[in-house]
Parts: sequence; structure tokens; C-alpha cells
Amino acid sequence: MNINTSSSKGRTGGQVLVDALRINGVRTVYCVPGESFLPVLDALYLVRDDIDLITCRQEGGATHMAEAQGKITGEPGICFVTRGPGSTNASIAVHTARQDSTPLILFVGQVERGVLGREAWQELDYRQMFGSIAKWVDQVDSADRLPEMISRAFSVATSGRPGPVVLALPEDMLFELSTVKDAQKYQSSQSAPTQESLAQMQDLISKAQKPLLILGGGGWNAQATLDIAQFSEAFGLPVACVFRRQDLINNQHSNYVGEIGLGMNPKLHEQIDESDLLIVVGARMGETSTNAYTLLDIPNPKQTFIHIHSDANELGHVYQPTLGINSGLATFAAAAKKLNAPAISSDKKERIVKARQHYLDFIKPLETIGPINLGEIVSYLNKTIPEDSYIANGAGNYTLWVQRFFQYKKFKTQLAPASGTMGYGLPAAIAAKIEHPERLSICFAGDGCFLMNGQELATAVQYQANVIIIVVNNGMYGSIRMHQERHYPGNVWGSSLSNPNFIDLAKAYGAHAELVEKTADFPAAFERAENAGRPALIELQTSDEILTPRLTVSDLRRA
Ligand SMILES: Cc1ncc(C[n+]2csc(CCOP(=O)(O)OP(=O)(O)O)c2C)c(N)n1
Ligand SMILES: [Mg+2]
Repeated sequence: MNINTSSSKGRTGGQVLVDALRINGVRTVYCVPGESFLPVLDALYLVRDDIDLITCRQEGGATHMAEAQGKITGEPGICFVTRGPGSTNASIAVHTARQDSTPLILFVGQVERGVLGREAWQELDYRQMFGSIAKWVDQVDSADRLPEMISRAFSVATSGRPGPVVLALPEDMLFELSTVKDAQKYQSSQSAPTQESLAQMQDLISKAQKPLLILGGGGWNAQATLDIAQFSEAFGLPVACVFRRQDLINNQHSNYVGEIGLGMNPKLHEQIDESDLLIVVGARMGETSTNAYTLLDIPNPKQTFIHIHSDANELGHVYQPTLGINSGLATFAAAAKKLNAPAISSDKKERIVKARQHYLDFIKPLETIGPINLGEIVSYLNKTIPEDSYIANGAGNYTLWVQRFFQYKKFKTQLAPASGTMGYGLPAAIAAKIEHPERLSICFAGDGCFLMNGQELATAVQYQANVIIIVVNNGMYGSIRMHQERHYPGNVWGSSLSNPNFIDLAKAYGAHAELVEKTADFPAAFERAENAGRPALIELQTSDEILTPRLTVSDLRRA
């Protein structure tokens, strides 16, 4: 297994590290190279048949690709970046991994041990820098400790509430020879619900007339989402998903009643208000999923509140649960599925049917201004693309159409940052295509969002990651314009964009590209993009009068 067992002096730190990655099942590594970790690059060269190395154009792009891979697989995504500026660029995705509860291991170069603390060239104290965003950050000061610390990195990133780990690698440590033995493959651990807490939950459900099951958070797997759907059927629970977690249940499931996020269906809001029991599984009920902390009373929701979370520290963090259950989501869902369910009253059944109808009404495209109807385009994709297609996006008002009019049908097909980071969609779509080349991978991006990581189109072309990018170009940072018009009507300042020609730009990267000028032309253009044999970009030009599916600039100014 070892790269270099023949030398009696042992392996370099770089080789020990890469062997540890192989033992832990890593098949893809993302990076922007730096001279600070050359022994790792060389060790990766020696195992190039086992581990693919994807070299990106900016560390924000590279680390977001690794984060998206972690989201998709549930195993830590792996990224290497150089010290100082490489690490500061990468920090955006460490934040994403934290807010999204994604397993990620970021390896960062570090100056030689002999000069540490002098503010040497590109030196940073990573323990301080990442202290508040990473789940664990440390520096490996001896090659002998690499197996131990890398194994711990995998365990920490995946156990309990998943999250990002940052490990700094002093340059000379990576050249150091070591005879240390490899560690075994890592173990991830999750707590499980007690029988007593499950019985209490059953009791609370049996007393409720208007229950609602709310799903969210990280740490799910495909089986767990099927188990929880079965639990909802057995107990007659309508199911809602929180912001950016719409793929935790097939949106075509008859119990699914919609998304609790920005731009929530007012009817769903009413339903939550009227509920007498909320069972929140995995979600933190953060700001984006509570209408900025107004949806539920703090600290005591008026509804009976059952909160299941993989991190005990989340229980009672903001909301005092009637019943708090510290459990991994897969272990909880498996146990919940097996519980004996009572007969479901006709009232409860009717409530689900009604709420489901409100949801179906809400996802019908609306009339709009101009020749491009984004709602209809998203709705068209919803009806036509394979169920396992990936839909990625970043942040901006264009995402409101995607989250409202698209129905996610399979677990982890939604690659969207709960952290609200712009520029996420393209790297995420590329990582998805690299992980599953046989599946469609579509990136929605605003004109602002696209240019935050547009350079990764070069990565997509280089590695034949044939993603389809749909750029929604409204000539502005539309989301900010909306907030601006709300607070300072008419004072448009700092939110307008004068853009490059996206078609020429994409073609210069070697991608297929076309402008779609009216809704009816989209299907044919999309088919050409699918068959282009290379990454493709479709530009949609939309009116800067449109702010959300329901709101225009004129509406806001009149208000
Ligand atoms: C990295 C990052 N920088 C800034 C913001 C603040 N921000 C949120 S949405 C937005 C505008 C997005 O513009 P665009 O992608 O064109 O989408 P639109 O709102 O116009 O549809 C900005 C600047 C952010 N969320 N993330
Ligand atoms: Mg825009």
C-alpha cells in the first residue's frame, strides 16, 4: 500500500500524507498548487492512477469544489492550497462547509518550522485564523504524527454535526523522512436516540392535531431520507424542508408541502403558525429558515417542539425543545421508521392534502415582464431532465426562481449553499460532474454570481467536466438592488453591473455558448448545450425591473 516502503529511512511526510488519503478512500483531490507543499504534489504524482488531482484557478473555486464533493458523498472533500494568500482565498469555502455542515478537509501550506512565529513570508497562524469557522484546526509539526492527525481529521469532519477541518503543513515537515506506520481507515460516529425519547416522541405525536415535520441540516444519507419519508407516511405528518435542503425528500412525495426559506409560500407560513407540534429533524432553524428569527417564538416556541440534532450543543441553542433528542440523523430515521404508528385521522389526512395543494399551486409559473420567463424555464427543466440531475446555484435573487419552481427528486441533487455565498454554483456543478460524469450537472448563476468564480470554466474545460451554466443576466446585483429600493427607493448606487459579453467570454474558455432571447427558444438551446460535448453556457437576459417572482421595482417604489 505504501508509496515508498523500499527505503529503510522511510517515506517523506508528503508520501505518508498521501498514503493516509488513499487508506481513507480518497479518489479525488482539488488544489491550486503552491511551492509550500511540493512533496505532497510529488506523492500524488506517484499515485496518479488511484487519485485524480484537479487543479483549479482560484482557491475559492477549488475549495468549493471539494466542499460540494463532501456534500454529495458524505465523505470529506479534500483540498490543498498554499499558505498565506492561498488560505485566505480558500477561507470562503471553509465558512460554507461550516454553515452547511459539510465534511471538508483543507490542507494548507505553512512556513518551515525553524522560522515559525517571525511573520515569515506568507506565514499565518491558522489556529487563530480558522479558529472560529473550522470544526477543528491544527498544525502537523512532525511527519510521525500525520497518520494520527489525518485520521482524526476524517473522524472530526464526519462525526456528529459534520464540518470543516483545516490542517497546516510546515514545508520542511513534508520533506522529512518518517518510518511511522499507517493508521487504519477512519471511523465516523453518531449518537442514537434512546427508547425512552422515542416513546416520548410517539406520545407527543399522538396528542397533536396539527403536526409538521421539518427536515434540514447536514449528515443525512440517501437511506435516511427514505426512512424519514416512511416515518412521515406512517404517522400522517406533512413534511417541509428548510432553506437549501429541499432535496431531503422527493418533492413529488404526497406529504411534501414546501420549503421554509427566503420567499416562503405564505400558506406554509400560516400552516406553521397554526401547528401544534413541530418535529424538527437535523435543522438548526437558523435565520434563513425562520424569516429572520420571527417564525418561532424564542426561546419557547408556542408549538410543542421536538428537536432532533446530531450535535447536543444545538439543542436549546436558540429554542428550548419540549423534547430534545441528540442523535445522528441516519440512526434517528432508522429508529423512527420502525415505530408503531396509530391510525391516522381523516382530519390529519385532509390537512396534508390541502397543504400539498397549496404547494402545487405555489410552484406554477407566474406571468412576468419581458420575453424571458425564468419560472417557465425552471419549470420546463423540472419536467424534462432526469431525476438524478444536479442543480447548483450560488446566492442572488435569481435563486428564488430555482428554489420555488424546481422539484428536487433525489437526495443530494441540490447543490446550494445555506451560507448564501455567491460564486458557489459553478465550482459545485463542476465537482458534481467530476464525481458523476454520467449525470447532468446544471449551474444557475446570476451575472454577479457567475463572475465570482467564472474562472473555473477553464477547469471545467480542462477536465471535460461538461456542465451547463445558465446565466441569468439582469445587469445588476439584483438582490442588493431589492434591499436598496426597499430602504432607499430610487437611490440606485453600487448595485448596477456593466457586464462582459458572456457568450464571447465562454467561447474564449472553449465552451459552447448561446444567448436565448425568448422562453420558447430555451428547450432547443438546452438540447444543443447537452449535446455540445463540452461545457456550455446559456445566457438569459432578464429585465432589471423584475426583483422576485412576485415583486418588481415599481411595486416597491409604489409601496
Ligand atoms: C461572496 C458574497 N459576496 C457578496 C454577497 C452579497 N450579495 C448577496 S446576493 C448579491 C447579488 C447577486 O447578484 P446576481 O448574482 O447578479 O443575482 P441577482 O440578485 O441579480 O439575481 C450580493 C452582492 C454574498 N452573498 N456573497
Ligand atoms: Mg444579477
